[in-house]
Amino acid sequence: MAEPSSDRILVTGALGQIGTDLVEALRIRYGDDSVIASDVREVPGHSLLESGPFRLLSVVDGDGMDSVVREEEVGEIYHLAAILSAAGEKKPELCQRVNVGGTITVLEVAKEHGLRVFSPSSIAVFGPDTPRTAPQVTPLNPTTNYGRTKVTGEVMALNYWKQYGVDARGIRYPGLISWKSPAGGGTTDYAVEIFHAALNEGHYDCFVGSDTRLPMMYIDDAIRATMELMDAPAESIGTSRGGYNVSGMSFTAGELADAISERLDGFTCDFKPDERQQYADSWPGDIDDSAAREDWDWKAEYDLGRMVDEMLDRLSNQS
Ligand code: NAD
Ligand code: AKB
Repeated sequence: MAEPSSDRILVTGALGQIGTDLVEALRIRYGDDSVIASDVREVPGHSLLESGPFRLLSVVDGDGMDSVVREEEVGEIYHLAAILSAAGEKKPELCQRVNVGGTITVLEVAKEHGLRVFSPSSIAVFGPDTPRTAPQVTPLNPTTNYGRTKVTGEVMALNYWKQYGVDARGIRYPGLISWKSPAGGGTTDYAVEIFHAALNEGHYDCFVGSDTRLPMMYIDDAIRATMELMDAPAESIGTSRGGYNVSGMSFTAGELADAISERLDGFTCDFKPDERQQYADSWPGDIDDSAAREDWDWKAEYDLGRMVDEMLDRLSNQS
């Protein structure tokens, strides 16, 4: 395997929910020119298009990715491009092609050029047989197309490390809550949408029931977890490398609505479950993250109250 040609970083799916925050954090740390944002689409006016290099790139285009890696002298890929759970149930073939095919593209290019890879997994790898607090090691029997692609992604990351020495690492992100970018077609999107609706309309129709409990995380914790995992020395990363459990907070949709009502006079929320309820019901309510704590000292900083305060404050002051 070749040595990485440089330390420049390529981020796939960069204009989505996580990429919007992660590219900014990476550019602050490594310099604007060192972080190449890429996506299959351009979003006019997106801040990342102004702040540093951007390449239009589909992750299913292996030759295109190889060219970008060579031309831009990339040493590390943060692979965020994916089709999320709700969108993946509507378009299962696309979900398989982008999530599995795209991860193969990234791992193959990494093998060829000696790159390090961050490739996130999800709590969607769990299924109805998972204990309500999901252990790190447990049978993975997801019922969604998306969840199955994430299990495959974890297995591939582990195999490329074992067979080819590719340093690929991942996190099973919980539902992520952020204010800079909308959530992108997932089941946990309600935990982001509710803030926009609360501030703009004073009311939200929530698409899961009030007693639906899921693991969630504020974006600042998620970005810090990502960077801490990638900073950790290789020898401290164990066999959970394809998808470390990380715990942030756990709350029901009703508890989230109550926390917003306590801070926003007159806010109301109705619960009108749709097809996304069954995806949520197939996932655990909480996460055991002892492996991440032991291997790379993970610890979340945001609980429900702090996250709600921050979201309302940030969105109220957004220009
Ligand atoms: P998102 O949907 O907001 O963004 C994904 C981006 O990928 C989009 O900008 C989209 O244009 C791009 N994309 C789609 N097809 C592509 C292709 N063929 N080539 C290149 N780009 C393509 O997703 P996100 O929330 O930012 O998620 C990023 C990663 O984190 C995904 O792997 C997702 O499974 C994982 N994850 C996210 C969450 C969450 O709550 N946001 C939770 C668990 C795991
Ligand atoms: C989704 O709901 O699909 C994502 C995830 C938990 O992976 N937010």
